Amino acid sequence: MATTKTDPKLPLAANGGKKSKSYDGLTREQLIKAYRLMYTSRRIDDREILLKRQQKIFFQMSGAGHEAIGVAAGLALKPGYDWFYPYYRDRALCLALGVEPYQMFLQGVGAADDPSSGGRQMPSHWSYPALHIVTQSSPTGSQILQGVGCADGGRYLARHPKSAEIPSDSKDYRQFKNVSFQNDEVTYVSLGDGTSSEGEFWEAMNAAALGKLPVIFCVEDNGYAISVPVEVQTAGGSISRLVSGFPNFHFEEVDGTDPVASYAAFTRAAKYCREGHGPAFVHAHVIRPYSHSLSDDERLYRPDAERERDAQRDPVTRTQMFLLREGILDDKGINQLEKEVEAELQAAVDRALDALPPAPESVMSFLYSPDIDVTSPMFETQPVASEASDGKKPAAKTMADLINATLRDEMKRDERIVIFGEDVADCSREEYLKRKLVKGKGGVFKLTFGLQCDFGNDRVFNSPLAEAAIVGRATGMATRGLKPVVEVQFFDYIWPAMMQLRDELPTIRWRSNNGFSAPCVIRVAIGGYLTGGAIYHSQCGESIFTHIPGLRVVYPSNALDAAGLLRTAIRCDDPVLFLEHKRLYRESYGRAAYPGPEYMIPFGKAKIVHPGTDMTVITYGAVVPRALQAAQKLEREQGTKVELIDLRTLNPFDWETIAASVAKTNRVLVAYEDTLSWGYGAEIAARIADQLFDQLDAPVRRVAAKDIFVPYQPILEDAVLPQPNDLYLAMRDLAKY
Ligand SMILES: Cc1ncc(C[n+]2csc(CCOP(=O)(O)OP(=O)(O)O)c2C)c(N)n1
Ligand SMILES: [Mg+2]
Repeated sequence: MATTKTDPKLPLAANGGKKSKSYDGLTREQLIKAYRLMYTSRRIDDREILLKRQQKIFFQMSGAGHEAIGVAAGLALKPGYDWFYPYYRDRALCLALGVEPYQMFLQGVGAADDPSSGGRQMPSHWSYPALHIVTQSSPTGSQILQGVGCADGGRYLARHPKSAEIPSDSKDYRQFKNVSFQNDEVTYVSLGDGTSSEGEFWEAMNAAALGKLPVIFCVEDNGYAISVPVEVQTAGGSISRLVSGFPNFHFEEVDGTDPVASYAAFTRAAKYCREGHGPAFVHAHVIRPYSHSLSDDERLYRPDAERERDAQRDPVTRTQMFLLREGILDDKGINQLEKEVEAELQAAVDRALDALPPAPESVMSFLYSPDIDVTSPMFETQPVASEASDGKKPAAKTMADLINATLRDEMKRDERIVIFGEDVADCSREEYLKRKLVKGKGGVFKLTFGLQCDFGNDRVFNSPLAEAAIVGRATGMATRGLKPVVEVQFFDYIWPAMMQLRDELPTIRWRSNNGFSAPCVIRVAIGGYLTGGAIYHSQCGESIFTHIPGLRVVYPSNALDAAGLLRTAIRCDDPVLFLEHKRLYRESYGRAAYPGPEYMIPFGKAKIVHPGTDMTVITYGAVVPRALQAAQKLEREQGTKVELIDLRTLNPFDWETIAASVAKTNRVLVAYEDTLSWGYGAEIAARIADQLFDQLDAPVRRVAAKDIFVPYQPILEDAVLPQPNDLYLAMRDLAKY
């Protein structure tokens, strides 16, 4: 661990004019380049502000005051080699990495040709695949864990170079995921001082320190988060002081308005990371001369004197003065440079204002992979019965067994798969396994049992207890081309990851206009009927996730479907939330022999569990066996033939099968385990009422949980969750209508 503090004063003109002089590794030419980039950055902001006032663009975020640290980082790191997770003030960084001013103006006007997002995202939300600038969102700090995952991914690829290859017979996501890595690559991730208050920042710092990952965290501290000053934001007022206890880090605290000192800090930080010692933390003190954004007027909370003090440190004027003092450029040279920049920007603005907007119908493209259709027949294969050595039928296995077997076979087939989460490893203290002192755990439900032993702890490992970190890191790794299959231990604890699951993972492909994608699988144990699970181990809530465009949601009801759907989830090119019902893990209902290493089921294809002509019952998950029991009873008692449909996947869902069944039966019951109101079945019921109204002989009915939490005492739990008898009564009632 090392800490370096640099003098906030700019270097003095000790021997100005000496052509060979180097400034902490920067040549005179590089300093002129740095000034040109800084000046360009500032003038783009000024031009954008003008364009916004003229209503020619729709939003503006400035990078003013952050130019020196950005340019320094851009010169110290390598575009297209290192990886970048910048934030909205990093205009100068992006320019230094090679983004053109014209491309920035295209963002402002929201042009079809805007390379960042094709008009989908605000300006200053950078995304340039060739430069490795990874698509940025707006939530403060949600990029940080992904940056850590990106570094994780790079290191994994360096250790498993064969995994980067695309097998010639590959018919999965790998065909469309070109992977590149460098053995000494670095991931840059930046944030503001206010953002360091976000929990995800601390999860990311912990993960990077634990893994000694080559990540440079850059906190661009301008003293404010909109109107909130740093001493109210950060205990003690210094983020450097708070993070100083993290092990394995190299620390820098620098005047981020000084390009020379900032470059030196970044060079040291990058060297430390490239040499594999661990992550680095650069705390850059910068200024924010233009208020937070155009919607903010800082004069409301900052007196003139304070603002004037900041202005003394303006990086653009200070660098200009420095060049003059050092004799690197004279007045004429500065004037000429500035004129050239103005002319370049004028031409760029003119071109951008002429650029075409995107076509309205293009808005739906790239929500999902344009290359692999999860509903297609390529995912339709037949089960292959394994040979039983003694000639007997192969044993029927539980859902837990088949998920475990599927994970094992897929890991054998695809070295890009990594598994992590809480308790998923067999034993983190590997020597206990090697010395055969312990058998290993492999998940609280044992679904990943034996996988670490088979594939090593590079590929199967325990994460810290931090759900946002599990999903955020998986997203970063998947962006690099790996296939993380991670576990969230209980659905009830998925919420810390909600920012990642709602605002990040499912949006990456769409918001970058197919520039980036992050196909990965999030396995989650869900549901009740546990007798004793209570409120925090039994909840459902799938409709919250089916409400998110861009996220596939799968919910199998039996062992065979779980195996086939999990394989599709792994091989497809979209992010998948794979919901596994805890009660079904070891149920005797729905056991099956392992269907072989190629068995897949396409998404969006329901299964008719029980054919019938009198009524359609649409359900999924643990309600399937309960509804089947009820339907069989009804048929026994009064001959009513229920057609029972198991949806199997909730996004996409199989409308065709529903519509064909309703056309035949004219009566529908939608049943689900989640709370009744606003639940998944509400959407199905609404759509049937809307599109199949003419075919109905009765109202669309629903059976679901009461609008309350799942309680502990089994008598209470039974009262809340839909029971076979509730389903039976609803079916009987509907048959009579
Ligand atoms: C999660 C989240 N909360 C709130 C906001 C609204 N917001 C945007 S920027 C910002 C302040 C950020 O301050 P800081 O991290 O210091 O960065 P700076 O803008 O000062 O560079 C806030 C509160 C947001 N975008 N995301
Ligand atoms: Mg700030």
